Amino acid sequence: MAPTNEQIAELFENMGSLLEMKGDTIFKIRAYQRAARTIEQLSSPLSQALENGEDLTKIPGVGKAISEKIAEFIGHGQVSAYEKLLEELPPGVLDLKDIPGIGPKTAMAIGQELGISTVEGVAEAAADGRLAGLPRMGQKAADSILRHIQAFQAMGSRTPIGQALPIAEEVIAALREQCPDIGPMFPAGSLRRWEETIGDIDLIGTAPNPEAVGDALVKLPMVKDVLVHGPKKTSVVVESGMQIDLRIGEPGSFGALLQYFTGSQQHNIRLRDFAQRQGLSLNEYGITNTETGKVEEFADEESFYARLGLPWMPPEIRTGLYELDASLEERLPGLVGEADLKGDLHLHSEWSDGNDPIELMIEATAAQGYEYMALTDHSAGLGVANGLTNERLESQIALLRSLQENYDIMVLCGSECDIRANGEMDYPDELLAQLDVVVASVHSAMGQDQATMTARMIKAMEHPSVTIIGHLTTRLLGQREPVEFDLEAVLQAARDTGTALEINASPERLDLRDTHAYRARELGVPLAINTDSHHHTHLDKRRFGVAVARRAWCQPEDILNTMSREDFLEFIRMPKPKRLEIFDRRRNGTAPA
Ligand code: DGT
Ligand code: CA
Ligand code: CA
Ligand code: ZN
Repeated sequence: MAPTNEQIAELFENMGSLLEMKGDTIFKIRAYQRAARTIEQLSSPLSQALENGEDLTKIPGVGKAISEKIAEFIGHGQVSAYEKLLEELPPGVLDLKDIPGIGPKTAMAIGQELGISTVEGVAEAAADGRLAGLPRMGQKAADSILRHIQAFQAMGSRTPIGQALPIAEEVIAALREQCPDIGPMFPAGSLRRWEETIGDIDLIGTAPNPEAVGDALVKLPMVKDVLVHGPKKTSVVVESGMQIDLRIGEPGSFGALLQYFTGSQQHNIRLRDFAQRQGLSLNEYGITNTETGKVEEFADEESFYARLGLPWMPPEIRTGLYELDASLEERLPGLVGEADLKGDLHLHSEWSDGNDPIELMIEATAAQGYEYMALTDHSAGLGVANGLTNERLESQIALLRSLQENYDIMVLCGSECDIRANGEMDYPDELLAQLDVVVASVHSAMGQDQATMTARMIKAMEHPSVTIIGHLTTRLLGQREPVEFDLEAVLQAARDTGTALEINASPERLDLRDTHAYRARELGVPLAINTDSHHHTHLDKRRFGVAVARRAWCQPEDILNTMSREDFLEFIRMPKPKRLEIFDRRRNGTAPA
């Protein structure tokens, strides 16, 4: 199989690090790092772009040399320049530089001077004093590295956003309780951009007495280690192992501070280039006129961007890829928000593997302010998840129809029906035809090869009763890899058959992921943001799904369940490919790009 964009990005990230270890020019190192970050964010596979004969140098950050290496990697499965670098350097150095607090240069010194090639080896050397003996190291730096390693091992690199965001919210609430006079305070960095995994939490705020806030942070009960406690910045590690960086700034320059630490780094780099051409330079304190040296301060982000002649850009799209051009061409999208959702189409009750009675799920969904919902318990499938037999599904349909009169919210009869290994549905056609909404999902035979899985998914989408494909790739963040399938073929089939794809908002899944949803939107595939709630308290997880949609540049009309009840009912009652007319009508009658 051709290397994925992620694998290509990793290769270039490693190239940059190896060159840095060798002491190559900063220009070359940055070029590789920039290419890596760009490629990671692309929505369609490079292997396919290459096959279509597209000019890869049109991608920002990809020049001739890098595009040749991409072609070599895709064509031969390896890149000779990279293999050569690996041979030249001590083994294991690439793993060492991933330890927080150890850069490529230090990793190189550890490999060469101490002959160490593992993280555990570094921890040992830090503990017995050998690390401190290295040039430019010292006991303090070695101790700090040891603490970093311990934190790193405890958390295993990045944290899924579903865990990180509640931690940030809890810490902000605790700080506000300790220091009630704190002004605005936000998570910045990857958290504010709603990345699916979070390296560390960056909190940015203002307060009349900044030092009191730092003092409060280090004393919070959930803090187990203090890395930095200074006047400008305080860094701590909380019980879960996550690092939190806190910075308190002046209210008058808060806009620049928040903008800088929201990133992404790539967005900031592109913005800085853009500003430079106007004779301006950017930093976390404001905007400086490079000629006069005069610094302007900005209380909010809007005025910061306005000074550069730009509109405010939602953090979710600050990837440094497309948002600057779109701003200049005045085609920034009005992104979908939580308030736009009018229904949830994937909900479980205690009838299958959900926790709560149907009535509780209906009440909780109605409390979200929704106009409609679909109850979608599992099919009997492999006998797991307490799936419903044909008979139980029939009695559930009857029950739901009779319950309707008690509620204003429209309760649609649905199922999360297994897609069997051969692409057939787990219920007979006549039964499926009685349902209002069918979410079809893969829950078994996930190891199928790419061609088989692709055919299986397409067969499911061709079924006239299948409304939505649930959690398309079946991945679980940090636990289960996505299934292998031909993304482009599947997205195209979704459009051709008039089948919607789910953005499963459950933060363990986030499936479709942002880049896949971005491509689906481009192809005009209806997207449904569903929580897949198994408990009545899970409904507010929709915010994670909305964030994925926003990172995919979705406007309300790209999302199926922002439709009014009337429009949605018209949509599901229309035979399948034709129902796209209703979807397209909302998108201003414009055909997809
Ligand atoms: P993470 O923590 O790995 O999930 O990702 P971020 O984006 O939160 O990165 P982090 O915590 O290292 O830094 C927060 C933001 O601060 C980042 O998005 C942009 C800004 N920033 C940090 N270091 C630099 C830098 O060297 N140059 C520029 N331009 N911006 C930086
Ligand atoms: Ca961060
Ligand atoms: Ca940080
Ligand atoms: Zn489900």
